[in-house]
Amino acid sequence: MAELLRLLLRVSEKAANVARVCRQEAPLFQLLVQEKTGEDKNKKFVQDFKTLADVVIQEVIRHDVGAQFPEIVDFIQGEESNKFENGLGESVTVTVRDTEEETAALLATVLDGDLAAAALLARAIHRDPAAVDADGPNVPLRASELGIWIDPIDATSQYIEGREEAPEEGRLSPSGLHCALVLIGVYLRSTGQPVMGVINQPFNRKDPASGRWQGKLFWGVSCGDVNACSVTRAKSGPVERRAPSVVLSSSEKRAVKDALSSLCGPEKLTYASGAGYKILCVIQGSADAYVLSEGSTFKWDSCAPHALLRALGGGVADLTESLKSASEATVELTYHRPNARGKGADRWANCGGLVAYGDSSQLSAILEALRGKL
Ligand code: 2IP
Ligand code: CA
Repeated sequence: MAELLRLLLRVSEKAANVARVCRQEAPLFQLLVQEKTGEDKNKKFVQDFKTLADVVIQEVIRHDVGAQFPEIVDFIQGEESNKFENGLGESVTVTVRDTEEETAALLATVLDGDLAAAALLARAIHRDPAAVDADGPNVPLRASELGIWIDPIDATSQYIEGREEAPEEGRLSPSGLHCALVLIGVYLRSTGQPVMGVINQPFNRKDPASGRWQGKLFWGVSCGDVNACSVTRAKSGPVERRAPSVVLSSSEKRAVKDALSSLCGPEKLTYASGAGYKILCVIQGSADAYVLSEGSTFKWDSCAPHALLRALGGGVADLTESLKSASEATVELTYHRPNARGKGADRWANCGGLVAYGDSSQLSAILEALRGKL
């Protein structure tokens, strides 16, 4: 497992490099921000470049993990499908090939022969990232017991919009490039419990001298009695005695906002973009909880940050199921089974909504405040 963690950190760094290159290199940036429609649309080009960037990142992760752990490769799932169709109805499957040249040639076919863009992307895919060091624990799990969820870029809209805000360390900042995250979560195939997570924040800090973005890595392992996390949280006194601070999506329901405002006080309710970023705020302690009443997140959004929260003694509960549960016991999200009634991506939606929490006494207070209000 320590070896798998090192690999996921390295491959997340490669993914973050691809994400940064797409914004930093002019030929790719042009493609990223232009939304061609109607007459302007080139029929030989893939429908939308941002989806291609996402797919490329996902396939880099799948390729590198599959090369070292072939037992996992059929259990790596992600947000995107790697099959593309252009406006002429031609279908291309985007994969990472053995050499940079072969990958560039394949990418050129979906970029309508744009060799410069294809070469830049292929270079980022095949370049070895800087060494990443992590002293992860060794837990006795075999690769054949594990599955992986990938969100190549969470908060895509923030990634495309690209507003550069400089959040203060430890403070939650509602929107901007820093909300975009690469999420890689590992779960147990038998129980669906998340056991390892890597979060890569490609746009954590902009170096004032070079103007280049630097990323930040977060990881966690939680398996049996072994819990380890790269984040250490400051203790701020007995949590059960203070009102929790809660982060929400700006589109959250009025009834939820009102109920939580009564519990926390309006000044302790905040709003931020990105499902992954909101859970990261709870991991880092800039919010005590993230509440979402809709089924608008997916397994790939929550698996990785859920593993970090578990390693810190918290978790991510299914909101609907936990409200139904008569006992004090809450129902944690799991990652191994599709929703029987969902179709397409909705098969993997966290359809009951969720509460990500750092401390279970605050989870109880939040559930109490929401009971009968939804
Ligand atoms: C999205 C993204 C959105 C989030 C939504 C996710 O993933 O994180 O920001 O909505 O739930 O599925 P909100 O910001 O309102 O919480 P993606 O960007 O990968 O589609
Ligand atoms: Ca997402």
